[in-house]
This record gives sequence, structure tokens and C-alpha cells, in this order.
Amino acid sequence: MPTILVASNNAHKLQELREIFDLAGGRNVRLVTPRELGLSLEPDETSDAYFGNARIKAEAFVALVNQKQVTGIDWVMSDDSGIEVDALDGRPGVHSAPYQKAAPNGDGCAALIAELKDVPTGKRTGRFVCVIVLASPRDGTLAVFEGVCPGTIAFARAGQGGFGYDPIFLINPTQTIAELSSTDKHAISHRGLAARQALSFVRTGEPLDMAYVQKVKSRVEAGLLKTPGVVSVGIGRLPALVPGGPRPPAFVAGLKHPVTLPTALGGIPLIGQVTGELRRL
Ligand code: ITT
Repeated sequence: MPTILVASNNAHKLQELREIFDLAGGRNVRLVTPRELGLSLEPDETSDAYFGNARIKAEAFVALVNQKQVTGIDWVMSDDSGIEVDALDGRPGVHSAPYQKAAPNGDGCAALIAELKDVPTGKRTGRFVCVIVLASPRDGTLAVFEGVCPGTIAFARAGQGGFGYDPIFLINPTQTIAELSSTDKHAISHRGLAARQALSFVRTGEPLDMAYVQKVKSRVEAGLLKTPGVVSVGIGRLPALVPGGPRPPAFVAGLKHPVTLPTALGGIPLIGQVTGELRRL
């Protein structure tokens, strides 16, 4: 059974990742936490890109796993995420966690509502973004999965579910993500999109789980989601991470979709990449 170390200190993320994997039938994949392994690390997230920070977190834990000679870890998985608001030129974006911490009472939702108080309904568009990195402590393979969930920012909070900015993020004119069941959130969320592809990759070596894509499409058709999200996948190797001979990922030969290079995924020598826009599938 593949074992994945989740390189995160955020309990909400960890819970969501477990739920997403369970919903996807991923019970034959074991998720472990740094705490369960007696590991503790909080690397500085110094990059201005989600991918950069996700990579910093994954690489830091890979280095620790190898330094402490922890055995049995097939992948280290990190998640960097945030909320982008068009009226704020994409802020807080990659800085969503510090934005929340700096807000009065740590209430990022209230701070965003206040910043956007004069922005009219039609101009409150935004998106949640999640970049998941899988890094192999064995051979330095690095895979990156990006999920995007578009929506708009509400004038007031609604709903008790989810965490962080969910109560102010409308996925349709009347519902925030925090008003969805966790199952419905995961079906459409940035993290659901990215994590499903990561799970697919761990299990099969294939990045796009088409059965899941079809499921999301049917939710879109049922009206649960107005604008479907976008998911991108890139696979590369970091020879410097773990010395060893090249081992090209198996799925590259099976790419079925147009290959593009979103800038968010730049910075590593990608062996192959696939971008799927759910709306078109
Ligand atoms: P780790 O780095 O330890 O994983 P973190 O909380 O520092 O945990 P990030 O740097 O990725 O994580 O910051 C993510 C920010 O975006 C944080 O403010 C979250 O509350 C917010 N966020 C992420 N995913 C979210 C989601 O699904 N719903 C609402 N807010 C979310």
C-alpha cells in the first residue's frame, strides 16, 4: 500500500485530504502526518507562487525523511493554496495565510468583506487555487497538480462548513462553499480537483482520473456548480533532490490532452504535462 506523508501543519487541510481520498476510494493509500512520525518542521514559505511554496514544503520534508532515515514513505505531499480576488489584483492569493493572520482577530473573511465593501456584485469575481506537490524521497520524482475553483466573494458570510475563506466564497449566486456538505465541496473544490489527480497518479501513474472528471461534469449539469474548475498536472524530476539514475514517469507516453505550460508550474524541467478544462470534456 503506497504511503504518503502529508507535509502540512494545517489540520483542516489534512482532514479534507483524507476525506477526498476516502471518497475517491483511496483507502488503499495510507496518509501519515509528520506528528505520527515524530517529525516537526515549519519551513518558511518564501516564494511568491503556490508552486514555489508547495515545493519548498515538499522538499523540506523529503530532506528530513532522508536525513532521519525514515523508511516506508513513498511520497511526500504538500498543498499550497489561497483565494484570489480580481478586484484586488489577485490578492491575497499566495499570501492568503499571512493575510488571515494579520487580520483583526485573525478573521480573514471579515477583512476581505471590508476591503470589498464598495465593489459591486458583478466585479467580485475570484477563485480558490490549490497546488499539490508530490515528491519522492526515493528518486526525486516531482509531480505537481493544480486545481482552480472559480466563484465570487459574498457581501456577508454564510454557512458553517469548510474552513478559512469558505463562508464568503459563493460558488453560485446563492450558496457559499461553507453551505455545502463536505462531499459536495470536495467534488468541486480546488483541493478536490488537485488531490484527485494526485491520488490517481499515486495509484496508477496516470494523472487524469476520467471517471472523476465525468462525475464533476454531471454535477455541473445538475446546476450545483456554475463554472467548472480547471485542473493542470505536471511531472518532472529533481535530480538534485535525491541522487539517482533517471526514471521517467510511466504516464508520459499516455498523454491524451494538449500539452501547455501554465506559468504557475514553471521552474522545474517538466517531462510532461497535461491540462484538462472540465468544461470542454
Ligand atoms: P501548511 O502550509 O502547513 O500546509 P497553511 O495554513 O500555512 O498550512 P497555506 O500557506 O497554503 O497553508 O495557506 C492557505 C490559506 O488559504 C489559509 O489562509 C487558508 O485558510 C486558506 N485556504 C486554503 N484552502 C482553503 C479552503 O479550501 N477553503 C477556505 N480557505 C482556504
